[in-house]
Amino acid sequence: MGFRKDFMWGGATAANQCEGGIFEGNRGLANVDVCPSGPDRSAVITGQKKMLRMDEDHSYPAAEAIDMYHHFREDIKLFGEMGFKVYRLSIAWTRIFPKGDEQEPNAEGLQFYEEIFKECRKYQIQPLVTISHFDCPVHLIEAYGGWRNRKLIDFYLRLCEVLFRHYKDYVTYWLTFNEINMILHAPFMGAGLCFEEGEDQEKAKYQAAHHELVASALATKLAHEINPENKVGCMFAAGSAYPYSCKPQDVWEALLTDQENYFFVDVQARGYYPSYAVKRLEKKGVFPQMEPGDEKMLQSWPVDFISFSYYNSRCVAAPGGEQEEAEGNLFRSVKNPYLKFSEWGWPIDPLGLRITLNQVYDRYQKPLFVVENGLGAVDTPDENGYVEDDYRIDYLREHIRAMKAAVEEDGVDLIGYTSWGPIDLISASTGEMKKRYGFIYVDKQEDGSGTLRRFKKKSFEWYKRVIETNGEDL
Ligand code: BGP
Repeated sequence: MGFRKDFMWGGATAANQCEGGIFEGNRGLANVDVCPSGPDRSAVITGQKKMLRMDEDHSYPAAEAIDMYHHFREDIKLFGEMGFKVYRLSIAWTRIFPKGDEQEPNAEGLQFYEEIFKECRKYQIQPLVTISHFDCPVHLIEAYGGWRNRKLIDFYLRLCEVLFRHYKDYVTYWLTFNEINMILHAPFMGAGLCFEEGEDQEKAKYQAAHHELVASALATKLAHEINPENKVGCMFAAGSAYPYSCKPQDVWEALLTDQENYFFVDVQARGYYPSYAVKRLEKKGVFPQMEPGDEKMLQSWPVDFISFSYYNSRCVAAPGGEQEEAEGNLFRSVKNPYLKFSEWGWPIDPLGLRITLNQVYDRYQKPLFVVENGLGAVDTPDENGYVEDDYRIDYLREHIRAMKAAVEEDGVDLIGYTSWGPIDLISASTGEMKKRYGFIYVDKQEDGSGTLRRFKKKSFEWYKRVIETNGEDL
């Protein structure tokens, strides 16, 4: 009973939120580098404001982040100390191909990740690599228009091929795109889209989505050809939509929300556009242009497993209601009166994770991997840098309990869990540093000051014990 013996416990990060060093190692500039902190961020990440250069009027949190570029040995050692079995990280595309459309990869970038994988091996940590975590070279946006252009498929596959070949001895678990459904909510981060005046934005988003879906299938094919041991997963931002009430219109609205979300996984896991999507996209005139062979490709190369992030459930009401809006991972929803909320207004709903696990497993019957989950909170260290983060422990404990119930009582096939940001890093939605998720505190402050020193929080020892006991001692 309990979690399987080889359950993969660990933590997850993304290159742009922790590495920094964006001008080092011949790295090129990426979309995520030019997302400023402050009031313009939201307009930039949603593609409503075009800012493809760094300027002096803004600050760019990805530039230094927590400087993992120079601290990775120390950080991975700490992950090893916690007993991580797996470390989910992403590759910065522009370290490997600085502009994105070169023929030859950048040796320094390849070397950097090889060092990381070697370091992981020292502690028997298996890497789980996200090939693109909200990551697109600025040059591919300026010269090609980002993922709305089909040429991006070739550039992405060139990246994949280099990674699959070069890291064949180190990596077998891959994710093609982080939170692929985020294209619909943060299209600049998800697909490098900056919208033109008067452009049909829905159309551009679904065209970009189609290109990423085809690229994902082709990457799965390539991964298996290069190494039959490879396992490729999709990754989406999950969180079931609850109807605000049992009023059929609310229930209908919740169903629509879930379908919009599952659309991506339906294609990646089942291998075809679901009928609801075909009808609705056609009706809105935004059905993407496909090429002969695309459907065959999607059908032939479904993913091996399904991964997702889970922070919260969503609550949905029919349009025109008076309900209060809720925050939460860039999705619009209304406030669920039965839940508590984080300091950033995100609902806290551990049972929702069990519900989501059941729904996803019922729908696809493939192994599942929770690759992000956690509580973003303000931490206040004492004079020794120690944080008593019982609130974080409580959040994680309840979510792990919910996973356990899904495994033990519902028979869900769950292969691993990587909590988000095991070491503090910058926030994707807000660019803030003060929103922390880690077991490890980083002395980097909101104004950019700080020694960058690392300190273990109370949750560090707690998570270590969780892993040691395979989730029995919570
Ligand atoms: C997901 C992203 C992550 C991460 C997380 C937490 O959407 O995949 O990159 O940042 O959300 O969100 P935030 O950083 O906005 O708190």
